[in-house]
Amino acid sequence: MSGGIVLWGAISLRALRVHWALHELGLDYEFRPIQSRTGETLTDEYTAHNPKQKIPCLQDGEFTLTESAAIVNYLFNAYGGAGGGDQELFFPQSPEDRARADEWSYFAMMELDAHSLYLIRRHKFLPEIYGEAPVAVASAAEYCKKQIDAVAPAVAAFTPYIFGDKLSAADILLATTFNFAERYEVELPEPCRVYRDRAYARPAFLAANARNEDIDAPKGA
Ligand SMILES: N[C@@H](CCC(=O)N[C@@H](CS)C(=O)NCC(=O)O)C(=O)O
Repeated sequence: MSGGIVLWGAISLRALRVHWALHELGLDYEFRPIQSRTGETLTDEYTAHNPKQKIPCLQDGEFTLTESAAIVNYLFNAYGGAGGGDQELFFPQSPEDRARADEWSYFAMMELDAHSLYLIRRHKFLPEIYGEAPVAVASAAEYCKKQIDAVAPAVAAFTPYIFGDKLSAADILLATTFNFAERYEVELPEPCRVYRDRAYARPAFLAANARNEDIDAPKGA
């Protein structure tokens, strides 16, 4: 392919992050609704794009990128901000704002998503693939709850997003990861629930969520 944006990945929290960024930025894209664990990520064609055989994967012309956080940040950096940006979105510019965005993004992706939630997902909800590990699951859930509780006062001070009334890429990562936690039975403190609910009520989120779930969309060439 030589032009345009293509997003591979449906019915996936991590693909949803990318759908959401694309909708917030008002970008048109081709959607390849492949799902994990259906065999669709194992084809030669897809493996050539993402040897990790996971979703999501983004193609932008000749540029191919995996990792949901990297893709969301790439889209915001490539298509927002530079020209003044969308009034509804925030693009960190100062070293302090960029560092703050990194702090929330790494927290969401590392402390919550990778360290605890994906462990719960694999060993509690997909035991037939990854095996049962009840002690590790209980410990991960406790760890996740402790981390979320620790940031709840800071989330309560958001106005209402990390950088005020405009949504940033870091908000997309944080809100989706809070939702991931709740889905895997980690109770959200009130401020985190309110923050997630507000972000999830945005028209761009609702449109992105519908597209992420549209598995009947053509799978493309
Ligand atoms: N760190 C990656 C994780 C990607 C990932 O694990 N995706 C899941 C779907 S949400 C997947 O493709 N799982 C299939 C598998 O593990 O085989 C990201 O954030 O993009």
